[in-house]
Amino acid sequence: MGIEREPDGTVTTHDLGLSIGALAKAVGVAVETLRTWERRYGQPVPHRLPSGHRRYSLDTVDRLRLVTALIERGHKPSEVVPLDEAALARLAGLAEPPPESTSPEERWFEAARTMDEQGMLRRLETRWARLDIIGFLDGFLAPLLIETGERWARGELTIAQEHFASEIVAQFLIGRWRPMSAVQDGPVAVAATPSGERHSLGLHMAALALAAAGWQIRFLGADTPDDDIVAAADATGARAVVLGASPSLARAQLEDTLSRLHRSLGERAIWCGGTAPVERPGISWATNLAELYHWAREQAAG
Ligand code: B12
Repeated sequence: MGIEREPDGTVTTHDLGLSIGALAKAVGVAVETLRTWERRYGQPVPHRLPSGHRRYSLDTVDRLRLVTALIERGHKPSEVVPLDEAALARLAGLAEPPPESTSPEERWFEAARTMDEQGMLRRLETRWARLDIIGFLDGFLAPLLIETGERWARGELTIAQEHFASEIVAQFLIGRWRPMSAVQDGPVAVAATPSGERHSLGLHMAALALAAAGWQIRFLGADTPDDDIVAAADATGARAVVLGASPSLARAQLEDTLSRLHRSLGERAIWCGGTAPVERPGISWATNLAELYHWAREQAAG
């Protein structure tokens, strides 16, 4: 930047600013692109030196960096080059959201009531970004789902709203654990719920804890017969089988399933999770995901 000083030390302002070459370099675009944008969209606006050379303010760099980021995200130059900085920041999602007075949980339920899909995803994203994995799963998401059940039982949420919320949570969790699992070469875990058990969100949470600990997940999902769980563990060379069981699954059936899996799965670790534990030899039961996560990390490292 050409800052010139008079012999007495004062700065002459006529030469302040960036040349077009310096601006192009700072923003990472070609000089010719900047000239084209100015010709087509009237931006960026330089001031001219007496020599006719362009000079740009430093603010222009920040503005054009937003422009190029948005173009990389798929916007056309004609949509973004003419915008001022505030409009660009809004488009880039950098603008501060308006202050909200209610708790994150209440905002989640409000979004569930109005079936505001984006609003619900945003609440999850925000918590996900701020909490560690166990804080998110055990501390935030599980209580939120339990409260969902209570509100449904009190008639404050309809079945449709509860189903809608559960689907959003499932999609969110899958969107986190599947890409992690796909790029890993750690031990394999098969994940399933036993026959008759349709509650699968705890299992998705377990899958996320495992994937975050470096494991690969083979997700069979809800309502899987015992023999098929065993066959999948054999076929994938799984080191562990993880199961989810809610209190609605009949205890006698669950005990039977766990005994059969223990007999058939040999040395493989078997974890079962849920709020109503059943004791069976060879089964590690967890009522939270912290335990599974810490065990899984040790296993993946060893
Ligand atoms: C969403 C939901 C459903 C959805 C499930 C959708 C899905 N894709 O999962 C649907 C609509 C299918 C459903 C159906 C039913 N549901 Co329902 N459901 C719920 C609800 C609201 C949330 C469940 C949930 O995901 N909780 C979140 C989990 C993750 O919480 P959590 O178990 O506390 O999880 C922690 C630990 O248990 C552990 N953990 C959990 N899983 C695992 C796994 C592993 C490997 C490990 C290590 C740890 C672990 O870590 C977690 C985090 O800390 C609950 C309410 C509640 N209180 O949970 C009712 C609830 C479980 N359902 C209930 C009932 C009765 C039913 C139905 C019988 C209703 C009906 N009449 O049709 C059916 C049964 C369907 C079936 N055959 O399985 C009752 C069960 C009560 C009981 N004692 O029997 C509850 C408690 C609601 C209530 N208050 O009455 N349900």
